[in-house]
Amino acid sequence: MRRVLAALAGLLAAAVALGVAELVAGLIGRASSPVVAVGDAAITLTPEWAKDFAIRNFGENDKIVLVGGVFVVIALLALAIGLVSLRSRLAGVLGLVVFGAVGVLAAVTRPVNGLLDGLPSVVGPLVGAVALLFLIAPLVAPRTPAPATPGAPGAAAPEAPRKHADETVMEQLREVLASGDRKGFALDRRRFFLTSGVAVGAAVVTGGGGRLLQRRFSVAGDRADLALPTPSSAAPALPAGADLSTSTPGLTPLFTKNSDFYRVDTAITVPQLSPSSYELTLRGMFDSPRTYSLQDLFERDDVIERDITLTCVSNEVGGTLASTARWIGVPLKNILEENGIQSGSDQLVCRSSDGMTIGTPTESALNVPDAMLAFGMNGEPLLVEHGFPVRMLVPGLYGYVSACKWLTEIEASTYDAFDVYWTARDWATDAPIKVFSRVDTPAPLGRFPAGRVAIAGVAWAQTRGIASVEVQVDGGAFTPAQLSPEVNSDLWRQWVLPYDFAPGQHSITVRATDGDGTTQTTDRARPKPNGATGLHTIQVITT
Ligand SMILES: Nc1nc2c(c(=O)[nH]1)N[C@H]1C(S)=C(S)[C@@H](COP(=O)(O)O)O[C@H]1N2
Ligand SMILES: [Mo]
Repeated sequence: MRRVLAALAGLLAAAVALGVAELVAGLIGRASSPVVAVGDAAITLTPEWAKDFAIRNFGENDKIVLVGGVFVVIALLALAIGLVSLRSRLAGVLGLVVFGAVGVLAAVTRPVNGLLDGLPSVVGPLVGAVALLFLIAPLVAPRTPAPATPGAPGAAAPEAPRKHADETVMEQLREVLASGDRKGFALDRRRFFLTSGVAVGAAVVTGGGGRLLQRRFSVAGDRADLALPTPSSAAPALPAGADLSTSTPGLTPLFTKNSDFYRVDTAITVPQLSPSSYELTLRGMFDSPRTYSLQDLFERDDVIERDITLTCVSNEVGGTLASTARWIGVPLKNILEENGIQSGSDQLVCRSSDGMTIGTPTESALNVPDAMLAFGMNGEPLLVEHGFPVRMLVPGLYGYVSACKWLTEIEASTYDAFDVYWTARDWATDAPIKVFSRVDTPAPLGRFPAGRVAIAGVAWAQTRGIASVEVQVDGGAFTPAQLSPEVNSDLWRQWVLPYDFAPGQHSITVRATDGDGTTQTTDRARPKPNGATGLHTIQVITT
């Protein structure tokens, strides 16, 4: 029993430590929270195979799983600290100190953090240590002697009853620190549970209060107040019947709702950049580099609006890491040229406020039509998760080499001079999007009545466009599908093929050909290093 309670004491002490740390983080900034900092550090230190595994198995929940993992590790260590404290309180306190040290180390080494960000990991464990001592004390209270039989020989004189009520906190603390680890302690359950109650309360109040305080760093309000400029070059009108999903249930809509837009990044806490103090700095190989405020960008007369599909290199065959939006922004070429970009630069090192570096080929930034610094997404400012207030977009390149979110700096540089985040992790330095197609409906492994059913999905090959999509059922001939009208070559196209299914089991395979005449290869390749290949095949059963 004593051991169970001791383990619980460790857990509660850790909860108090984390709660207090969140409270301090509420005063300093979200990225100083030890859980966030440790999770962030874990992302940076995680080997690529594990990261691939996480993206593959947890997809966009990878960060939830990661933070959950951090909590599980903390909980296990806390249980151990509690148990150890039963034998040596000093060891227990030292355990918490180590805990804090890891937090401090993680917090101060984050690229955008400073020394102050270590504070939550100092204060939290300190208060946690005090909580631990108070929680362990009732488990090792000096034994009150059994009432002596009056007059019996050798009976000890009864000790004065202990009066917890009027003991001051300092007295208790001194007592707790002073008491050695002698055998034969009593278990003061009542006092333990009272202290536990206080600890739970403290953890909830400080943790909850901290999270509330951290909300003041949110820029959701500023974002809502922001009015986007009217583009001088609006997106061309959509052709009639542009979106086939209105008549084909289960088909991906032509434009993705902002809230459904796929998300891939390494940020555990989404960077919160205030639009009023936002600055985009240009540096490196420019003749006259300058800095732009958001206002500077909004007030320009070259604001464009374009429909572009964005894709992730980590997308597997059949995967859903691609989405489409109508973007508003400023042509990247104009910004680069008005600052006198030098011809020797072959890589733009794009930096985000959270220290991410994305390397974009200077060539593409200058020459791909509609490459832009985007600030609008489907008629709204960018969602905070998608890079508010400014991100980069270069049609035809996977997001990890073109789409830096929370963009604060563009350094004109070279591939020789600098290895960005993903290239340092062995992804290709330059990665044009491969032609790709996916079956959306019927659902894989679905069962439905035999007869005529629409097979449908999407296909993309940004900058080259999709020329044709063909569908093969049960190993037969590839049959051309109907395509949605081409909006532009940077947008995916929906495809539909009505098919008469006989009862039984069927396999459906799709392949696309891009505007250059390249057809998807049947060779299966993993996403690493420059994008998956292979045809999407699904199985269905008709009855
Ligand atoms: N700052 C920052 N920008 C980033 C990333 C990131 O981790 N951090 N991930 C990139 C990757 S891999 C992709 S695919 C796109 C995804 O953009 P989205 O989340 O808006 O869909 O953002 C890119 N920009
Ligand atoms: Mo990506």
